[in-house]
Amino acid sequence: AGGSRPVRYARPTLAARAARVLRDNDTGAVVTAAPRLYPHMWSWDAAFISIGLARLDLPRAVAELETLFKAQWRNGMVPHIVFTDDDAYFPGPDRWGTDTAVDGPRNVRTSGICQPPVHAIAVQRMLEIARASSPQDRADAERFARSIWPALYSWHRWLVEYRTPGASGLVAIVHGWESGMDNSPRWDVPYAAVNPGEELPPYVRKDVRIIGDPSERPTDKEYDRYLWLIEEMRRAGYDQKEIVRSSSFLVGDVFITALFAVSCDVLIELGTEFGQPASQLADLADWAARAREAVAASCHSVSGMARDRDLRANRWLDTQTIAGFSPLLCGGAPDEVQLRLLSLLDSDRWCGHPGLLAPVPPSVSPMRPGFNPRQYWRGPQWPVVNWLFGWAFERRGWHERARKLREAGLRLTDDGAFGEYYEPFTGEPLGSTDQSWTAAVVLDWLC
Ligand code: 9YW
Repeated sequence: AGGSRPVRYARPTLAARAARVLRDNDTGAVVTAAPRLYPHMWSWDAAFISIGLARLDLPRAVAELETLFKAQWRNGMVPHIVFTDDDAYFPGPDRWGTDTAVDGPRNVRTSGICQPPVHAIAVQRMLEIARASSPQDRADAERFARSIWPALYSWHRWLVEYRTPGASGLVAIVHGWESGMDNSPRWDVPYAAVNPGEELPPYVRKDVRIIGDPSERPTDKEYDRYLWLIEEMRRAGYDQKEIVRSSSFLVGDVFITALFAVSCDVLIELGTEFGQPASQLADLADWAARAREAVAASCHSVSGMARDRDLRANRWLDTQTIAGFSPLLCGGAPDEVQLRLLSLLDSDRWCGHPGLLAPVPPSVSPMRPGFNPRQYWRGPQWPVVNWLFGWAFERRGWHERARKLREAGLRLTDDGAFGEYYEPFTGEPLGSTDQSWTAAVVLDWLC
């Protein structure tokens, strides 16, 4: 293992390199998600990036999230991409065609879908970092946490109002991109029911020109479906009610639901501290409780793993992936289920697999048929996902577990390449290198 990794940086050098990645990817207006592959701002990337930036330059971190929230739609949605005027990424703003959407933002071009709600977590983390840094940072971060709170609340409210249809209580996605785990096998069954129509306008992918080995990226067939769903939304004029009613993909996402529950808790903590309206705090408590119940109710009776739900076909999706561990992020499942999940996570099916370079949970179990160690969300390890579990474990008081995940994350990333994702056995960085959110979580682990 690790044969392709001659270099291991010592921690101070690794930190300096991570800082440099964030600075180099800063256009002045945004820190792009990756230098060539992703020359725009992505929603959940921006949250992690702000945590990293808070270590370097608190006002810059604040500006990053302010830029994202300036692009918030009038109905409350935080869009998954805020476009810069670079045109190296496809699909760009013309293909999304959101300019005429009734609820769209003015003066900025965005995509028409969302990504996981981790922004409250980022704001709280920035606040913690600023408080340990200087009185000035502290004052700036507190002012920011107070001023961004209503926007965070309306983002969460949007997820409840528009995206929690039906009885499962799971937060629903209308595109695999919303999950942040684009081509995860989680979505194979619901995507099989998405039939791109003849009217799908032709397109040329740009990602595969940038990433030398196309087998590290989703396939063309997957892209046809991704583009078809955009076509459907565009035709619906980005009317959310209509999209949820009629799009060919509607899935309750258990990972998002768990993140939503814990983000609501965090927003309550921030809102209590900064004197936000009691009625809104009560809403958040209610939403968190319902989301937690939904996560717990999704757990498989034998494996304990949490499941997504296909809301079009009305059935559970049993595919086991990293998302199955969602109850560990938010709690709320019976103790016996959580213990089962923790021992599964430690087992040779996941982090304890003897072949792994570092015990970071892979996106899919290496023992699962169809596991592909090089392809995107179908096997590789993603440092940000590791950060989320580590953060949640720390919050839940599982300090030793959190420490182990942090150490494992650093072992995986100490080659200093800041890969987008990693081959779990060799530790080869895959996809983009100098990926901003990878640099950001490494910085947070190191400080
Ligand atoms: C794409 C930016 C984004 C992440 C997603 C990840 C990938 C974009 O990159 O999607 O075009 O494939 O799947 O989670 O936010 O880093």
